[in-house]
Amino acid sequence: MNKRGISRRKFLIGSAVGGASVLASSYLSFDAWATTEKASEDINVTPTLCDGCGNWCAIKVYTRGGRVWKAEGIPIAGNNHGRVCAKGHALLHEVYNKDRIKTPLKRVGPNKFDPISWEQAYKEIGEKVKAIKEKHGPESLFLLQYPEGNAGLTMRFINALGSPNAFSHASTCFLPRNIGWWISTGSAKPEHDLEYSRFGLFIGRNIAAGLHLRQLSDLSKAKDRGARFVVVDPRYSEIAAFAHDWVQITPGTDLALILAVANTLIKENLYQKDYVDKFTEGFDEWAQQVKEYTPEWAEQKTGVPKAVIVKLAHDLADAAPRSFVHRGYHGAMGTQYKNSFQLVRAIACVNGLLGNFNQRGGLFESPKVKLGKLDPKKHPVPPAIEGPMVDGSGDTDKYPITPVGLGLSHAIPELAIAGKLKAGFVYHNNPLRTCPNPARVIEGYKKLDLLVSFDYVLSETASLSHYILPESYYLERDDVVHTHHSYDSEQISIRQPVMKPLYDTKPMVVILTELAKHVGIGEYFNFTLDEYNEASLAPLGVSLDRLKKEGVIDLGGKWVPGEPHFKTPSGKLEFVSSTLKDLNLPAMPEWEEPLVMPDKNDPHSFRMIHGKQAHHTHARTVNQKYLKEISLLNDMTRVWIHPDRAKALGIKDGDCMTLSNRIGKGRARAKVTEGIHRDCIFLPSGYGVYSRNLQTGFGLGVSYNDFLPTYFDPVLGHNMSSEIIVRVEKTPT
Ligand SMILES: Nc1nc2c(c(=O)[nH]1)N[C@H]1C(S)=C(S)[C@@H](COP(=O)(O)OP(=O)(O)OC[C@H]3O[C@@H](n4cnc5c(=O)[nH]c(N)nc54)[C@H](O)[C@@H]3O)O[C@H]1N2
Ligand SMILES: Nc1nc2c(c(=O)[nH]1)N[C@H]1C(S)=C(S)[C@@H](COP(=O)(O)OP(=O)(O)OC[C@H]3O[C@@H](n4cnc5c(=O)[nH]c(N)nc54)[C@H](O)[C@@H]3O)O[C@H]1N2
Ligand code: SF4
Ligand SMILES: [Mo]
Repeated sequence: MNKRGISRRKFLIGSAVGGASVLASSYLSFDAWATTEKASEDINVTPTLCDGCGNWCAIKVYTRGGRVWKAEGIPIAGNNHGRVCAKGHALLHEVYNKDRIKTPLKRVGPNKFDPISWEQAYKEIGEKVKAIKEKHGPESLFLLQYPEGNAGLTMRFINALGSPNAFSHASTCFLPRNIGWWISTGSAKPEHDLEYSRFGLFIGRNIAAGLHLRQLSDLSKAKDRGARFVVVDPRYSEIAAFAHDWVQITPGTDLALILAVANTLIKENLYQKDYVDKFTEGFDEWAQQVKEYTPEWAEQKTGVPKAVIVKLAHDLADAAPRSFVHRGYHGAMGTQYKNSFQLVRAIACVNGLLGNFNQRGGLFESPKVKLGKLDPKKHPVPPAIEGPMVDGSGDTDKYPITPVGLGLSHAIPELAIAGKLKAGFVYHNNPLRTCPNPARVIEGYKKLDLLVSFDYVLSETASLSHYILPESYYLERDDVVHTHHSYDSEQISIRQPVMKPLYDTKPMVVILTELAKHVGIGEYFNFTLDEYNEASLAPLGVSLDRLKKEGVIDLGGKWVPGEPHFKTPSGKLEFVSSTLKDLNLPAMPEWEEPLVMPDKNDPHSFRMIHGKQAHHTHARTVNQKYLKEISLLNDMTRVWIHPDRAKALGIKDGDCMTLSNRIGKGRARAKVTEGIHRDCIFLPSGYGVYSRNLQTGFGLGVSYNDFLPTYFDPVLGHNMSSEIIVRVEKTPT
């Protein structure tokens, strides 16, 4: 029986008389199949958290006879509300992937690895770290991680070693988005009350492929209730297909569009005046500045007709405060263009004009759960290290508003080449594939005296590491208590094993504890994971047993609409930022050109843009056979090109194209479609695995990083990943 109490069999009979009933009588119902086929085997259900992407959806995983079987979403979980995506299902099977690392490995030659014992690995790494620290100082050590889950513990580890150099994926993902919102509103990542919105504008955000399951379901509910949405994208994306209108824009020019929206809202007196008077700072000054950004001017920059821009402003104003410009993530507002930071600032300010912060249908800050801490008397806390980091993050002379602890991961190779970094730990991250300019990245990482990877397969980075320590797969391990589900309500959740580890692998906390002893910081890891988790839960009055039983617990606190509280220096939304002014940076959002533009006179010259597909995460899921199969069956590795441009180059749908620039060269088949702007090609970002140790995914497709120079945005230092110009030609046959 399913949740509604209808068996699959009854449904078939009831829904299509005749053929279906014949079919139904010859097939078992799904539920009957589930219990009959291996009836003797135990079925166990364990709540845990998916590790397929940064959403950490809460799921219940079923095992049968100890084998992983299927997953269901947990309905109350704030991030997914009971939903699971294709990756969430398929990645269950990765636990059985033949490429998994089964023991600690030591690299003994190019792509040659010896299995070693954990004890040997800890001992040798310990000795090397101590020697490097002694010789080059603790600042020569770094950690690079995808900072979710066990980040508290890994940060403790690197800080205890005395290094401020904790890097994340920020500089290749979200940096301008977070800093732009934080400077403008004091909240780095506001959430959306999508369900109750009435009109929304998505600028380079594709929640239907760069998935957010909760937002997608809320958007669908809002649509059912009559809300309207418009998507601005050079490409006809999945969310554009779902929305009411698609505005095709010249890539890299969204800033002009949004400044012209601001111009219209102000010129036509359509902004929320009371709200602006009460809760914002610097309106008059910015209003003066945006006068020059007329819709006519923006039409020239963006290729979007001025009437469309004015209409967007009107639609936003008509529905305000239940309207929004989405806060973005990676596309357009993330680490894409030289003007992405200005774009985020401008978008935050336009939301200010709409008066939507902390309002129904607008934006809000998630309620924060305050977890407890280990008793410092029993468990010494490593001295805090404030930075700056070796890459200049937090350095007033270099990247003053790029926070310590996020860092610029794509600077690591440069810093290694310069001799400033000597040894690194890479956790749940794969810079050799996900950072720009792989040849340079490899050159840099090769310079390190010691590279230790924590991974479950031999990724590109793990394959180059001196030691690879296999973390147990997420279905086999415990992690720290999580507050990630607090979307609009205070929630805690936990990852726990649904099965015993298949191989000689360990949870990260165990690896860190043992490593800590061997590198001389054992006193900071004198606790078990359960003790750590119990201390986290202590102030909440929730037992660890209960959390493990339920998987997600809603603590009751809810976001409530009301007056906004901005955590900026002025306590208001800052059109004019005193922080930026003090640093001699543009204090108000203003127009800035993208770094590069394709050559209009050269039929071969294109910008390369890129984006997610719903069934892949970054570059790591193409090694999963079912997900790869989806790509192959639907011919999804193709690169999008406009029919007019393709024709001029003699390229037909399905033809092989050669893409090249000074950084790299590669081949891809063409998807000829009007769904892509004339000025650019679109490359799906999930492909290009070049580690031969990932046997399923190896060699399929290309990656945008193969064409991306090593850039550092002048203000924040991010990688400006769409500032790519490539030459496109038909591959000679
Ligand atoms: N399936 C899946 N879901 C994911 C992830 C994943 O890897 N796979 N990763 C998660 C993570 S870490 C992230 S950062 C998010 C990313 O989520 P998004 O930011 O939504 O993802 P992207 O696909 O990078 O970019 C979104 C859109 O920006 C468009 N775009 C490119 N250039 C421009 C431009 O100049 N202007 C405009 N207006 N649009 C432009 C692209 O065509 C694309 O449709 O997704 C998260 N969810
Ligand atoms: N080519 C390409 N580059 C990208 C992107 C892209 O889409 N394509 N997206 C950009 C964005 S938005 C982001 S957020 C960054 C992400 O950058 P990364 O975090 O480097 O990206 P992933 O490909 O998710 O790499 C994660 C690594 O973790 C490993 N891993 C998976 N599960 C586990 C586990 O349970 N334990 C451990 N220890 N390791 C595990 C994987 O094998 C893989 O090596 O990349 C950026 N760069
Ligand atoms: S969106 Fe999909 S892959 Fe990401 S955590 Fe949720 S179920 Fe897993
Ligand atoms: Mo990301």
